[in-house]
Amino acid sequence: MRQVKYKHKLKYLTAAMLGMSLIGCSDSSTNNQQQSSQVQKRSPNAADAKEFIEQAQIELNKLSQPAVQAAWAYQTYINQDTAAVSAYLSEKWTSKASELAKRATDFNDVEVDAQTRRKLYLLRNSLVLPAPSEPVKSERLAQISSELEGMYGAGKYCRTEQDCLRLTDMNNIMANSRDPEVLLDVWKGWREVSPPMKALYEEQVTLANEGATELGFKDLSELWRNSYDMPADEFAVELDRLWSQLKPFYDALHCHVRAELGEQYGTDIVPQDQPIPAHLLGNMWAQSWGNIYDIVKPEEPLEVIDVTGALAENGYDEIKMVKQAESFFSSLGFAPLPETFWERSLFTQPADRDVVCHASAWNVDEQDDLRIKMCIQITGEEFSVIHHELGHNYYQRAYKELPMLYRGSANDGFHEAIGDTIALSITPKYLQEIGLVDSIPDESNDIGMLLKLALDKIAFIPFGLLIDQWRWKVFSGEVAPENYNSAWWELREKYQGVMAPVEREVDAFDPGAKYHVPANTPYTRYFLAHVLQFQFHNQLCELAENEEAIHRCSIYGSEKAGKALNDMLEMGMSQPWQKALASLTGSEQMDATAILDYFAPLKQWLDEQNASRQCGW
Ligand code: X8Z
Ligand code: ZN
Repeated sequence: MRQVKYKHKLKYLTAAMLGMSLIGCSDSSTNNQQQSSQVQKRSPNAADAKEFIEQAQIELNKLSQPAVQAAWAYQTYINQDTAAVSAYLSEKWTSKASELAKRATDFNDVEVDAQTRRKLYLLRNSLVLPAPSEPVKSERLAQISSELEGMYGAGKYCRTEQDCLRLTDMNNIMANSRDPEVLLDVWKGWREVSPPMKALYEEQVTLANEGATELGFKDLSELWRNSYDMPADEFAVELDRLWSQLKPFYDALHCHVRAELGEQYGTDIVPQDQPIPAHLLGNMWAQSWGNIYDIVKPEEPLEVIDVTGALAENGYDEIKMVKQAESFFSSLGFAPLPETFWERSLFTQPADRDVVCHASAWNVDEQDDLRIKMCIQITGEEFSVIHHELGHNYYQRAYKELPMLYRGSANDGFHEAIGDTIALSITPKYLQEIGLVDSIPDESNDIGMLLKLALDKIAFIPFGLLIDQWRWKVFSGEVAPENYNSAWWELREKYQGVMAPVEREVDAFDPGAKYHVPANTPYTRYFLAHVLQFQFHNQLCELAENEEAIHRCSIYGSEKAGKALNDMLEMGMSQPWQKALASLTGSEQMDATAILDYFAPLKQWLDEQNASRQCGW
């Protein structure tokens, strides 16, 4: 086990951070009126806008690094002091960024060059939780945010005073236990962490909504949907379009899985005309189901590689897993990770303190101080997550030379899609090439492999959609605090066909038991990523001159594919995402055809299995 050191910076999504002081522009409209009676104030012009952006970026740079460093310290060592310092520095940054975002609107009617216009747009949309201008409120918002993240990170379920489980332990039980009572106990146990979050969350929503309205948005929901180079409401329609492409496939998978779970646990536990109870799907949140492959696999014996077993047999530890993932990127022509990555990352869960185990990738100085923070388990699932995280790091490094406001992914789904795209290339052929397995199962086994992957990728899709459907309703006030939990389960049932396994208590706040809610990380990005990664994979496989079925394609070793990928990464946010997408794939549209085509043979198989079943819920 490796001792981890820490000492630097922030999360991958830093393009959204600014700070800055300003020049030139007026502070507020009331000031304007006072001043206009004394000095005739000239209206801002294009040169003012450019100067404003330049200064903004300088200020942002100044404030963001200490905030990121403190956030790293906090998340890798949760205690009252790191919480306080992190909240303090994050508030400094957020309040400045909010102020600048507001000032950006002073240039709405000024004719400026395209680059300046884009930077003004990015500046205005950059915050996930904009702060109200009143300092007391801004400070409170920062405190709440830090506290919620800490509550999640330090969360435990104690069956007795001596017998406490951490989330990592509980995740392992959810993946491996086949005892419905144990699963239910752990499922309920983890959800005891979140009722105390509810009042704080409610307060956070009120404060951030105030910040959003100060920026000229209806509410925080509109701000969150406004960062996709199209009007906020059109983006919601885009999501509906993609979901309608994917729903028939999801329904077929759901039907098969429910039937097999009924066989495993009995139809009194898994009624065949209702949503699936959420504790039986091999994952704490029922978000990806690959861990129950053994329950739902085809009857005929198919050979499907067990990556978890192969890692164990070959003596892989956490570091070796990361090194192996790095070497995939190297084979595409990416430069190795810096020495500091190995010195400063957190790879294993420390025994002596609380940390935020949820995996993340950081670029602490926005240059070369790349790190991941992850409590790695030695499993195939986590091997993929490592590739996911490194995808963030390579993206961060690719756009580091761009002006600060362009340092980010084309849209947030792109950031989430890169490492996953690479992980799609962890095929049997690749595993054989790196010596993890001896032989490759022939094509007659492919349905097994496709089913295993679909349990992760297709099953995830409605989950990826519904988290923000819930949040948007919460932010807009459509869902009031007394309905937070019931609205959550309505969406879980509607989109996923998954239900709470037991009646929820009145104070339950189940959304809080999912990391991204207390951590305030938008979630639609993962839905988009699940669509995009298959579009990317298609194109990269073509460049790699793949001649096999697309699910057997690995781009390992293709510098040509690597170069095309890197070219897109280097664009950062400098252009609308549609242009970045087209630069790689030739198309400006996100489109689920690629993922549907990838799994097409499985759809046929599922339809055969379901022929005499009553599907739906
Ligand atoms: O949060 C993550 C990554 C870090 S950005 C590990 N993911 C989502 C989740 O765990 O809920 C990746 C897939 C979905
Ligand atoms: Zn990610």
